Amino acid sequence: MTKNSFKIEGILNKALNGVDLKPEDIHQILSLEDQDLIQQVFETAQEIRRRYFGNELFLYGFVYFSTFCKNECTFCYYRNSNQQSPRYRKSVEETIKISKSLADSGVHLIDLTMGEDPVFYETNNFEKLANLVNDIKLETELPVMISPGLLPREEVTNLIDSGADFYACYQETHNQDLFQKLRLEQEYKERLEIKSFAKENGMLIEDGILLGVGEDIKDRVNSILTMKELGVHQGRVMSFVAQNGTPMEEYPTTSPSRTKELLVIAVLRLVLKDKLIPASLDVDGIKGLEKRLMAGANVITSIIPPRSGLAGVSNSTLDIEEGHRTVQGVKKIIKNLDLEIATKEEYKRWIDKERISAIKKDVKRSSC
Ligand code: SAM
Ligand code: MD0
Ligand code: SF4
Repeated sequence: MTKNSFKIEGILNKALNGVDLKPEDIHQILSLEDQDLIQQVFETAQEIRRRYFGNELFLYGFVYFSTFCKNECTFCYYRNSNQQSPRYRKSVEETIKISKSLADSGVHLIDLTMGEDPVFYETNNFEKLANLVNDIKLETELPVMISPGLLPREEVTNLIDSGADFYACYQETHNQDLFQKLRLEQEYKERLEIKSFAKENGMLIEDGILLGVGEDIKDRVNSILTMKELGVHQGRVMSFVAQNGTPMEEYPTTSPSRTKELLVIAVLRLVLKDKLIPASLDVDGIKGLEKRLMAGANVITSIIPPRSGLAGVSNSTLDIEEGHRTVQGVKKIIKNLDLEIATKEEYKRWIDKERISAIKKDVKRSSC
């Protein structure tokens, strides 16, 4: 056994025994190049997933109902000034119809996503969004995630009252200088604090990072630990996909290999343990699913029905019209993997459990 493999084994045993990993432990894992050691990391991540989730996976339907955005995030295809991206705004009726078809197909949650659409943001009129959440909950009887961008606090409260369960709002990086180069109009702190606010008020929250946008390994370690500290219920990583018509169109000249993303997924599992970790179909489509699951992910996101006219984010069309990004498409992949799709009740139970444990922590804090 080499010195390095001895060290990695020690770190993985710590994770298996529930000991918190130190920044230097995470750094070691994220720096791995040796395929056998990387495989050991993936197996440990699978073992930890098994402890908390058995062999069950959750599936999220992705409804990008408005691609209009007032912002100019440098990495994003849908930044305001990009003339090349598909722009549409789905009607309420159509959004409900698509969500119902996703629910019927077997997803566990509907992710209602939009750009920071001026229709809402410039008039500060989010009532329509709250009504939409309400309608989708009633019609699908599923939990709803909202991914609407950086909302004003009172709107987060209104959306909670309308029944929104999950608030997704990704920092992309937790290096503040880099953040400012990516999300031009937004304040790092404000974007981070809105998630804490949503959580304190009873919502589940998701944060996430992009890989290959100029961060180094130290930044990745910092992101993973910041997400842990924030107490996310779901933590994601996605490799950056360069978008035509954006300032990062030709960035980077050398992008990190997908193995780096898989290692971050695995470390997220070692660190966040019983929380949700997505395998997004948005980066490499259906062909990238198996590896992400084998790295320890337990939620398949970005399921999009064909012929719905909906786009993806980092890959606006990949595998959508072919019907690969569907529950049926996913089933074909997981049937050989000793994994299965959870029931809707199991997902709801998970959400309820997280909510109850948040309330208990709150009561304990206020009685101290
Ligand atoms: N407008 C809302 C916002 O920015 O929070 C919701 C959109 S959210 C679904 C867009 C997310 O997709 C980003 O936070 C980022 O993580 C991911 N994304 C966007 N452009 C990407 C790209 N070029 N490559 C990979 N992921 C990307
Ligand atoms: C995904 N394209 O799941 C979606 C998106 C937004 N909450 C999620 C990034 O990959
Ligand atoms: Fe708009 Fe979101 Fe894209 Fe930024 S990431 S430009 S806020 S859609």
